[in-house]
Amino acid sequence: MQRTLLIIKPDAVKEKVIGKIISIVEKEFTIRGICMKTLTVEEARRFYKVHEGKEFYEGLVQFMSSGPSVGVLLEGENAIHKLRELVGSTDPKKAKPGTIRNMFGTTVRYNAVHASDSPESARYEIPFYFPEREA
Ligand code: 3AN
Repeated sequence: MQRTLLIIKPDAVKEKVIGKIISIVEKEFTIRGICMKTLTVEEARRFYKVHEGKEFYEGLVQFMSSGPSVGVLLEGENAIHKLRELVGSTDPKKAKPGTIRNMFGTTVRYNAVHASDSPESARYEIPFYFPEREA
């Protein structure tokens, strides 16, 4: 069994599609936790530190700390890869029909959700929303 983190980003929370997104992932995974929080600017910087220095980094940090987001801790067989498939391409316009970003994303920045891309990323990312859990 593998754990991974889905984040329903501030754009999707504003659009009021939290429930729709959760009901999609709930069919495929076991939900182990749900936590709504507004990341501080400092947390958003640390969360996306691999992108530090890229031209989109500051805008991404501002966006991710602009309002509430929802961390969803998911568990399942091969969960990291399966969730990435279900989330779709970074650019919603390129994301396949049936993927979450195709349905709810609008632009590369406002792409509705984040999903951990490796076991290392999941271990790093889960504590931002679930500090008391063992990743
Ligand atoms: P993914 O979330 O699909 O793994 P990454 O890790 O390449 O994508 O990028 C992290 C986040 O940074 C994306 N989810 C997106 O919100 C943002 N991002 C990536 N590339 C751009 C870009 N060219 N312009 C604006 N935002 C971007």
